[in-house]
Amino acid sequence: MNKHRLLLCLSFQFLITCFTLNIRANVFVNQVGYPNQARKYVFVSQPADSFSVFQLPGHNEVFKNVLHLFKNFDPATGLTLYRGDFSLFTQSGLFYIGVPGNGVSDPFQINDSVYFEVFSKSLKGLYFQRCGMDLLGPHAGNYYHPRCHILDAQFHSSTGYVGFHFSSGGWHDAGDYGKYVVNAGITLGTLLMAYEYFPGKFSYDDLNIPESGNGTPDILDEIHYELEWLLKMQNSDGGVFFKVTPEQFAPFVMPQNDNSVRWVYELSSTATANFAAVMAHAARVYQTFDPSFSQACLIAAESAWSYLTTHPDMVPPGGFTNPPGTNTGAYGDTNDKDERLWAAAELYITTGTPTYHNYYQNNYNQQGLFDAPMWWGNVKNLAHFTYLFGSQNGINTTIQTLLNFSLTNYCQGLANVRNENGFHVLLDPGEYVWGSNSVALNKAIMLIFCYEKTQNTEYLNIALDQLHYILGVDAHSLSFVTGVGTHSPVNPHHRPSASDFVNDPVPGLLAGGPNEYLQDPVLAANFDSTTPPALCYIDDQGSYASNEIAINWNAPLVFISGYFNSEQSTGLRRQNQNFLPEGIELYQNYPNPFNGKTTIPFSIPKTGIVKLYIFDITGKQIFFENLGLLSAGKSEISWTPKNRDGDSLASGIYYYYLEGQYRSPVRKLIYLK
Ligand SMILES: [Ca+2]
Ligand SMILES: [Ca+2]
Ligand SMILES: [Ca+2]
Repeated sequence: MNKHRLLLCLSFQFLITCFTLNIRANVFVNQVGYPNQARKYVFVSQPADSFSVFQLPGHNEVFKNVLHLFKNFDPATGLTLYRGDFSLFTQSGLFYIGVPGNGVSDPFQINDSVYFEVFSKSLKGLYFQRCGMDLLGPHAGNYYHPRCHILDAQFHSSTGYVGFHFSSGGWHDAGDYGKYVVNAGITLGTLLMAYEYFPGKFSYDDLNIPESGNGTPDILDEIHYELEWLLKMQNSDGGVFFKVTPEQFAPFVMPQNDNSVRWVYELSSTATANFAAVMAHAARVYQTFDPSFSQACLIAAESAWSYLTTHPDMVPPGGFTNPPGTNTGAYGDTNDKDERLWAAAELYITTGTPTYHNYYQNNYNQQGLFDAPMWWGNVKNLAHFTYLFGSQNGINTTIQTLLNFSLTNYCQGLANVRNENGFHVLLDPGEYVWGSNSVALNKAIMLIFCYEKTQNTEYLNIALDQLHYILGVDAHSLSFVTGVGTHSPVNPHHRPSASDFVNDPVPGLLAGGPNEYLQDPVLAANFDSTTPPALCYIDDQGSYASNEIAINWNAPLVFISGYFNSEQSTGLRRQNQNFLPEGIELYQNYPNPFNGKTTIPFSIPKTGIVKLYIFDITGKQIFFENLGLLSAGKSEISWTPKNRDGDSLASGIYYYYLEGQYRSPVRKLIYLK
């Protein structure tokens, strides 16, 4: 990695300063890259007028464009940001961006399977979390280790049971070695949605896990490993135990060397309802691959539901809390209505049984429809997605319409504020919470579902912006995914990475990200309330509140990177030429070809300021005009070819587009003198 940086540095000797750290602080790109037809922006934090795209190897300039002031003091970062657009550059290859006076960006790829690496690594990241089995060299490479935690686990006295409860297997939850049902719930729900709705994108059977090549998509094999553990967490009365952990977090040792005594904790209604939802969902998804497993999941789900109906109030009262002497994760949640709603929705869509349908219909609006991203403490969105996209006898199409309206309304709200934040990230100050990276990615999932309903590509563009943020278009110029991109976390709060004697951390794991609430001692020692929210991140093993990894953060990364990985089966292909933002209808100029002047007709959806941009075939902007405030509806502008200085132009092909609230598609005009 450093070698590469040195190369770029040497090639830019014409710049007065050679740049080390401040290179990457100034020019922000997705360090992985961009699909060919995607909207592409570079952000720059120092004043500059233009930027250029250079190809590697060779360092040839292949595209040039202007930079505009985009954000004068971005509140989340404290930065003033300039933005440049290279959407028109669609050539495949390896590139970097140079900005006079600012240095160069990290290198990035442009191609249509550019996200395969982050998708496959992030799914494989879950494999590396596997507990209770040998991680062998052929799959684990340098990160191999023998099986761990094979003695899971003893009943904690707070359960009222004594003795051993067989609960080996599953994934370690995060940087610790605990296993928590509630967090497994949203993780599995997210991954099951990815496969159920987009099987064509998630059907790889060659991701180098032990089950690769067995004819079942590897994502389903990986999910299966966690489901097998989850099934063991169910009690004979249908209730589900909350977690398996020691009383205190284990020391930073390899998992096979963790000799902590591990306990099974109390039955819980949030755990039971999460379990019922996931098992009912799995029963649908595994039906074709493994009918008997599917049947076992359904029986377990219905048994869990039966426990919930005999325990209509929170179990334990007020929600699970750690008993005295235990300090591992509590996943505190005082409301299990959303988990119950999710269970009902999945059971209904899987079985069609009126009991479950009635529960959903009677309760679907108790906590509102779509008004926030999902997280482990509130999973109502997962209930709503299943109902919205499900089909079943008797499904209430009025509710589906309401859900569709609510989702569109919420996502339009996100679209309206896309330009409010410096890097197009959907995190306002205040939202840089513990695990903020997953907040952005879960919003991206909502946008993808909204796109699937509306076919409005702007939602897709904004969803992809969130992946750009995760992979380098952020104030830290960091890919937050270990082992992905040129600069990524090297000291995650992750016990195996800290104790395996391998320099590089276990790859494919998403760090939690900036946390403005400074909820660990390292954050508190390095930042304070005057630090801009997005800067409250540190690549330090001790910063569990900003640099831990977790299965429920990896799951939306698997979803988003997998969705955008496969161009063949995404909206990128279906909408190919329309991938650039919608909103403004731009029509062909007339006459065309022309001599003298031409007229460009267009239509805008609502009143607003509209600007005209014209480029030559090298991508150089040669004309710009602010058309001012225009009323909604059809308009046209007449254009006489001239450049920004008023000089006439050469004959040839030019491109034009309009920018209002969103950008129009690009059209081509031909000028013949
Ligand atoms: Ca497989
Ligand atoms: Ca809840
Ligand atoms: Ca290590």
